Amino acid sequence: MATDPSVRDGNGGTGLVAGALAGDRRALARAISRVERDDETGRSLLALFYPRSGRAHRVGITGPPGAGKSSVIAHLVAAFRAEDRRVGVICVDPTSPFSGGATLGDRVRLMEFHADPNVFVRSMASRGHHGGLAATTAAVAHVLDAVGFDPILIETLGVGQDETEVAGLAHSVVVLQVPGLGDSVQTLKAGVLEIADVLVVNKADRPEAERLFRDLAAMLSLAERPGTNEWSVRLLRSSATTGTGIDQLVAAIHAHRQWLEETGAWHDRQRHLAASELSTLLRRSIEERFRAGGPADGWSSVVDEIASRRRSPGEAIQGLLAGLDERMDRGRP
Ligand SMILES: Nc1nc2c(ncn2[C@@H]2O[C@H](COP(=O)(O)OP(=O)(O)OP(=O)(O)O)[C@@H](O)[C@H]2O)c(=O)[nH]1
Ligand SMILES: [Mg+2]
Repeated sequence: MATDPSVRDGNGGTGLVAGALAGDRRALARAISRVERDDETGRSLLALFYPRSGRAHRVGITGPPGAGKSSVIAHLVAAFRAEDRRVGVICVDPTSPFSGGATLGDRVRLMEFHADPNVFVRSMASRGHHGGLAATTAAVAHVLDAVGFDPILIETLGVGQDETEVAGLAHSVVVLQVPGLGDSVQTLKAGVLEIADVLVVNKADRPEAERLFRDLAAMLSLAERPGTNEWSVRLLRSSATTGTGIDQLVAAIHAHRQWLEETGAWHDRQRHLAASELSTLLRRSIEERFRAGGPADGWSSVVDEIASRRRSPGEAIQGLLAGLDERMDRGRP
């Protein structure tokens, strides 16, 4: 893919790249759809965008269902727009029973930016991602980055595995917590504190918020790592209904980016993001190779062997890899 995208047009959608780079929103939206589909055209398009990406600050916003992630993001978008930044937003529309109906909520909340050419919001369904949501999210982020959106705010589901996955997707991670989810700190799942760069008690307008804030403060002081070069996790309060605390959140996000850049940690995070993307994609392509390479029932017969305890998963994988090596050897000239 060495051809300059600006001179390509038409076939296979590569003209979309030139259009998107020139600020054509419809071209951008269509290019993103192709990239999300992750077929051959999508991958070619992404390869054209990719060399132009790498500048945007990706900020992940995570937290339990209904914590106010989308509401906070709407405030953040307004704040970054006031700084004249072009803001990209990627949100995952949960299709889980926990938060059905959020789709409409997100749309309504972010509707006010619909006419602003410097805001681009992409909602993705959480189901049906060939190769995983994280891979699709990263791909869309590269496109938005390439066309000049910075920062890119990524709302991720705070449930299940996805909770810490955001650390492989964002330079800065904002974790929202809310009062009223039972015994406050108990609900803070393992791993969440480790990934948080900024910890926010949202719905601070609620009476129980202060107790949660104090508990989290105590927890953070216990976890405080020594060392001058370390980032110390910021703990803040916000209320997305009143807009209180949003300024401090914006300041914390800026401060974290500045810290990343001044300490060289930006470079480390870029490598970390690249490594997690590589790992996700590699896992997926190896699996695809196995599924495509053998007899049609090859995959399910291996699953049967494992399920019926005839082979351990480890042995089965060794067998599959040996088969792959053989095929690669045969394929050599
Ligand atoms: N009282 C109060 N309500 C809030 C606050 N922030 C959000 N909400 C309300 O909480 C509900 C959920 O807000 P969302 O912004 O959709 O939360 P979310 O985390 O994006 O939700 P999911 O994407 O479904 O996980 C909405 O009814 C909001 O109006 C807040 O600071 N205070
Ligand atoms: Mg939401």
